[in-house]
Amino acid sequence: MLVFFAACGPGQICGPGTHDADGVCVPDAAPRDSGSEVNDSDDGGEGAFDGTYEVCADGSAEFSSLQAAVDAASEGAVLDLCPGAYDWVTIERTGVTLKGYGEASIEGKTHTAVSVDSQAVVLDGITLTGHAGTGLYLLGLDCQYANLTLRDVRFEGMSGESAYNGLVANTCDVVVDGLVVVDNSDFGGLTFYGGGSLDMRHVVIANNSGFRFIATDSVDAEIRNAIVANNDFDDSLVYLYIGPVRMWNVVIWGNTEVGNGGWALSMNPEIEVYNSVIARTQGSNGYGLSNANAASFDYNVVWLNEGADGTYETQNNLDLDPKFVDPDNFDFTLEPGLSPCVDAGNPLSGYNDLDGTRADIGAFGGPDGDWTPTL
Ligand SMILES: [Ca+2]
Repeated sequence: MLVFFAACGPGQICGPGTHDADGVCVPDAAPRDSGSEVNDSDDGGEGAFDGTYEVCADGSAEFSSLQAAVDAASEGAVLDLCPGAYDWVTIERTGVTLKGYGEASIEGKTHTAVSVDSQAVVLDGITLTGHAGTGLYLLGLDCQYANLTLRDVRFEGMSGESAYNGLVANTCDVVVDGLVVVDNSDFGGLTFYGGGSLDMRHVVIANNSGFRFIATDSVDAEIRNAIVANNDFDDSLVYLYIGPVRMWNVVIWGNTEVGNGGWALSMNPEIEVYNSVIARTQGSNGYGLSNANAASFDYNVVWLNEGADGTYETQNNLDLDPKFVDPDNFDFTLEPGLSPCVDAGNPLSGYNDLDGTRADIGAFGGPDGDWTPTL
């Protein structure tokens, strides 16, 4: 890594540091960190320089253009993004991490905000926003045949035409830990298809219009500890189609069907859903679930969906108010002593809560139940 510094001269890349009078790069003592709670998932500091490039939209670092920094990055590089808004970027470098500090956002404008093709890419603490789908096929994030990791990523304030999408992953291996999708309009949603895998937890999808989540074409998906609330949708909101897909501890609550009829949750064979809540779907044609050909659906709450709850085998499912503390204010924790969801989840030990007890139904049960949703 020191070889990198030795080659660094005036006007050249200098990582998180500055050039001295002789043009030799002097690295900063520690990675820059705004201390923001919002977009910061600092792992405690990387220690010695590990191939970090600094990008600041205001011109105060080596790079102001995110695309230029990505194109210059060596394999395994980390690009630290100062707070600010950056233009759309295409990533054709492998092992690249984009790490945002403070409010770092990438705006698609007239392009897909982030395109990842056949590479391994990490987005950490980044907001994707602002594409306007004026007749073009535009996405927030387009993943093609790549390995993609999203940590503490937000999709916010996107608008487009309803056929377009926030995220499309075609034959990608995707890991998500911390994703907030809020306040997007005519959005499309999240689409995973063409095989590959999805390992997703700690997700909030709220207050979007035209939203759909779809996993299809044999995507090997595990989805848990998520809240999908207060979105408008048509047809199917969460569509798990051609698995294997396993979903548990997910709350689907208060979404409104605005088209000709649809389901908050649609399932086909090879789908397993446990410890989840499908409730308060709004609209006279807004149904709770479509459970075609008997997916494995058990230990869930299906309650008060306006059109109808939908057909499912009773088994250990409950048709009861889950007794969340304050769902109108996005508090989906369980009311102690009142909620029927406590210890009512799948009794297999792999689903147990962190305290070792049988799984609770809802977004905070199970081994990944320790998280704090934010809007
Ligand atoms: Ca429990």
